[in-house]
Amino acid sequence: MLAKRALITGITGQDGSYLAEHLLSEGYEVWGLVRGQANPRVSRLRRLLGDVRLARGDLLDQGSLISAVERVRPDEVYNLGAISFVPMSWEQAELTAEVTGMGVLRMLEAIRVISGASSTIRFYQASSSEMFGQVRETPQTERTPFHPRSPYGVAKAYGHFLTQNYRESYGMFAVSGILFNHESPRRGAEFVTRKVSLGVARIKLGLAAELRLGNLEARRDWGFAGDYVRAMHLMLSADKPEDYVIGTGRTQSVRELVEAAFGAAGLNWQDYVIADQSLHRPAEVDLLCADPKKARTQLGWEATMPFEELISLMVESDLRLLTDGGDPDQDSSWP
Ligand code: NAP
Ligand code: F7E
Repeated sequence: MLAKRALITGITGQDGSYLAEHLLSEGYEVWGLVRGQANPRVSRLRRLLGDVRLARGDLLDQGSLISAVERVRPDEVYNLGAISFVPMSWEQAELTAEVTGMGVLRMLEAIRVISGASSTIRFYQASSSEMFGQVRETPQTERTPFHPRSPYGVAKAYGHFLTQNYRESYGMFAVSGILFNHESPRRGAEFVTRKVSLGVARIKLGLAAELRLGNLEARRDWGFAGDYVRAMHLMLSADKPEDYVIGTGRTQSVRELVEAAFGAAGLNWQDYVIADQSLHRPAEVDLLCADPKKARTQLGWEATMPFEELISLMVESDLRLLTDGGDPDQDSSWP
């Protein structure tokens, strides 16, 4: 039997790498869409996953997506590509709308144009708990109304509704996973968990004396990225196309994250952390907490890694990385 073929946008990101690993282990032929003349993150991916094939393309460029779908002829498309760092979405709101929002339209159109109205290509959209924003209820479910608080959240809401609309308009197997924060040693250094794990490692090794952070009171539902990519695959393997909330069902504050991370290295966070008002956001999402019941009952999916274990894993990984002389900004040494 021929192997199933998957096309992943955003393959050079955190989730793209874990998803590629997972799909390869399931026997898929995995293709990644990569942009730019010489994307430096591709070499990292090559070292990690020699078996991934690459197609050039950009979510800003409709023709390139049509060509990629025509060339790869995928059974499944996972749209993970995005401007994903929330603060950047205020600085470059238009770019965020184009990549994170309109990019979804371009990818869906590429599928529709190449495979027609009766497309059998299954489509996964990386929706986000940021769409809940100023939450209307806790925990958040598939039925909780959206109130996004950043240009990123607004762009994701557009992509979410568009995916639903293509399902209803064209009968496409198009689904959204509403994923809550998920982290790993491969997380970008700008996100708070990795900023903290790297900060702790630098302090522990005598490479830094302090760590400046923004809002310590914000609460998030943090899980392990490796678990969350399994959920993406399960959604596209289901009998019916449906959207799912994916999270742990627990919530911690940034303050608790900091306490756990410094504690994992035997340090007291209060000796090193400086709360910096200039790092606060124009509009904050104060509290996120998933109700993943639908995913548990219909997909059999569950988060496996407790918060403290995840944070310890990240701190240990960054201690090893820096001890070995690795440079997290060069993306040179993914575990
Ligand atoms: P990430 O590490 O920031 O990766 C983003 C990816 O998007 C990178 O591979 C980047 O590729 C690609 N990209 C950026 N601009 C592009 C463009 N114009 N065309 C094509 N690709 C482009 O993000 P992640 O954490 O893996 O998240 C994956 C997806 O899930 C994102 O859509 C994110 O918004 C969403 N999400 C993430 C979380 C989370 O907690 N991680 C939660 C909910 C939803 P380059 O190498 O070319 O820059
Ligand atoms: O912030 C607070 C900050 O940048 C988490 C993306 O993957 O998850 C991610 O978005 C919280 C916020 O992630 C710092 O104010 C305090 O309340 O790690 P973050 P995020 O904004 O929740 C969602 C689900 C996505 O979809 C996104 O793509 O931490 N915080 N001090 C800080 N955050 C950062 N980055 N840096 C600080 O110094």
